[in-house]
Amino acid sequence: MSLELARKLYAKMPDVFAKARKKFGRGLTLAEKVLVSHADNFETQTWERGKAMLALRPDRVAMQDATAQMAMLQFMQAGKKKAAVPSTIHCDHLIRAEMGSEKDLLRAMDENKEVYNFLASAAKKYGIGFWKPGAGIIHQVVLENYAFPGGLIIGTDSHTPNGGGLGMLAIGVGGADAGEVMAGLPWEVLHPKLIGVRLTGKLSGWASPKDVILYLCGLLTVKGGTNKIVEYFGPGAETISATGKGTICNMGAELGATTSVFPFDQKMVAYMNITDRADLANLAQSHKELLVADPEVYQSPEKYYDEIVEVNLSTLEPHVVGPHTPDLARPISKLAAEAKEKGYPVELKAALIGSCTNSSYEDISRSAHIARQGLKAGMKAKTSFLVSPGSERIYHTMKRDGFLDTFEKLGGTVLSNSCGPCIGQWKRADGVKGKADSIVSSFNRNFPGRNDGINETLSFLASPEVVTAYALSGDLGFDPVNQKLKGADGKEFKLEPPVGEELPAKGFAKGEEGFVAPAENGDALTVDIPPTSERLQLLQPFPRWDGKDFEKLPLLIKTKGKTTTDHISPAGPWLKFRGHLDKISDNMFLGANNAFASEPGKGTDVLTGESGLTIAQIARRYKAKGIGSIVVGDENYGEGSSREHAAMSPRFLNVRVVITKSFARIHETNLKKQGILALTFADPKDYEKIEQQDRISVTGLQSLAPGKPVQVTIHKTDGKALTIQANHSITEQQIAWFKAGSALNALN
Ligand code: MIC
Ligand code: SF4
Repeated sequence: MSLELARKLYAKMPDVFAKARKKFGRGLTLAEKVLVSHADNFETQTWERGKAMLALRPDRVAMQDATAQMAMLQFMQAGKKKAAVPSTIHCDHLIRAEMGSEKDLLRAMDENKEVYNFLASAAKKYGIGFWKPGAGIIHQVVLENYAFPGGLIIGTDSHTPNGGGLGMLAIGVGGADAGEVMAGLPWEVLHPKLIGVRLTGKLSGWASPKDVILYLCGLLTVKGGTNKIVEYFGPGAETISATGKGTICNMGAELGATTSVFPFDQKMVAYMNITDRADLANLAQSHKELLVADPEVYQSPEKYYDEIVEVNLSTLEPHVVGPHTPDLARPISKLAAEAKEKGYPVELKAALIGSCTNSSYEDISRSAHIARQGLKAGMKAKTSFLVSPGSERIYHTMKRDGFLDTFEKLGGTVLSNSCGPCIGQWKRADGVKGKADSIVSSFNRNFPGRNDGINETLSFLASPEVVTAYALSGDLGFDPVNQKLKGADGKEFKLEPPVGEELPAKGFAKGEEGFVAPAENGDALTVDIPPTSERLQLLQPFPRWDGKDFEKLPLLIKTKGKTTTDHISPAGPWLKFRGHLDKISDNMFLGANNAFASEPGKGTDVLTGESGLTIAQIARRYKAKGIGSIVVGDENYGEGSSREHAAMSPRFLNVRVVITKSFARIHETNLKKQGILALTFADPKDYEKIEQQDRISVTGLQSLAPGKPVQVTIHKTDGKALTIQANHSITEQQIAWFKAGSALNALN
């Protein structure tokens, strides 16, 4: 699988590195090594961090079922016979969690039949590997099978960086990017700046790899990593397991980082060995100097990274983040006081462990150790307690080693190997809309409404072992490090700090792997899309730009505060329409706070004055009249997921321009790919000047050019107009996308 890719890559690395050292006049960091060795053309490429657009050749593409539908529909429009690079599809997001693994899986097979058939048939035809529902969550399956040190993979999911745990640059992208790379084009990304994180000391007691990233989320915030790669190093790095590194890199997505990566080490060797890739481990071992930064980088990191952060693992306390955002962090010992002060409900309703972020053997064995202590004291979970294994291997190993039994004895339910509650595929039995209560999970996101569809729910994130301790106490104010629990006999006892094993001593148990290889030659095969499908719809190209400026567009919505892709294009029940652009567009902005409406997702048709309409209803009315509209957004607009529906629905419903204070990386690219003008206020204070009834013009578009600000005129109802400046990061090539109506149109 990856062995051949790695062999070829390692063979060419020394030569490119020598050229790069010469060109840059210095040694290379690990991230730079991976970037330069994947340049489409090293010689002609300009290398300027934060400025240059890099054209890269990824080794692989991975897609999950909720985003693969659009990725494949777009790829099919390119008219190619076969994916140009090794690619895989993973069925993980569409399985609803309700009754436990077996029943949920059977139901999913039935209710998603059309989508699975479409993806399976397209995969088979176009030479793409297909991982069946139940095989596992994309990032875990990629880590177990495809990730390799020094490689570059793109994935249509924002947590693709999980692969950084095996020393690869693994980057989340929108489906259009994946489609283009599979069509044989290079992949473009802004040359990221570099954050160096130096780890010293060693984790102990309750502190786990999750706490490293929870702490960093608090320190760097959700936009602190935007257009940056986080590169870890230092003596502490070698003490963290490969899967623990995966957790840290995975959740680097919550910093907005392009990706995160760890240097090659013996923990990676151990993980590759136990996942049946000893040959790959040996190969990497014999090229290890290629797979870490040059020695001078580690000697004076401040000369090589744009920013440096130091974390001493020995003194790191377990952390909890939330509610509503992953950067509201504090050590667990401070949470009780804060909950009291801020009025967070302390009675916990659910504790959820696992997911793509945290379901390694280490995570599960440490959690089971906590659960066993509770059982010994005669306790049961005081909350609903759900476990989402990351893959078939994890599931069968957990079962063989008795962990499942332990969790079930505690009252837990083991769900299928899929995203489930993490992406709102969860019917929370006790959830009541409009009522705020608290839940805690070992997932990576906690935006409002994400898990249970209830915007009021306060969702907190912590390590799986801490979440298991919370399941025992049922109390958000509980601090397992310093406080005691009461056993069934009324006696108080203190939990011993979690102890687990990094890797299973008996190796991984295996179930059905769930992999389907593609056809050798798929030319004669057809792709399965029933013409009357409610779930799938072939794409129609978006119209080309008519060459005219945008004059006096109505404001569709001005979002206030956090506007994640979960706000713009909610998941949960809407996931089933991910292959049907028209239908899914009804969810557009349903979770967003409109500056001019009291209820999220609602607004006013400014042409008729009718209020209380959904944003999609308003946009459809404007569209029917042939009118485009404009969206105004706040900071870090489009934070979170890679789902390009958050860009395609607005485009489909005639949004022409999105102006914000700032954008998250993947979403900004997604907007550009779909032919929407993505602008930022030159003066963020201008955001305040936009009022509901304004008509907004964006002019001078014929001379749209990289680096040149655009004029925006705000026409007020009293006839006055004010002109402001907007910036953009549009390149020459992206101007062509805008003109053609989308990147895909520009291809054909
Ligand atoms: C997520 O964690 O938000 C998702 C669901 O995995 C998304 C992808 C999607 O919306 O399909 C992501 O992270 O990109
Ligand atoms: Fe799935 Fe959640 Fe991971 Fe996204 S973050 S891939 S929804 S488990």
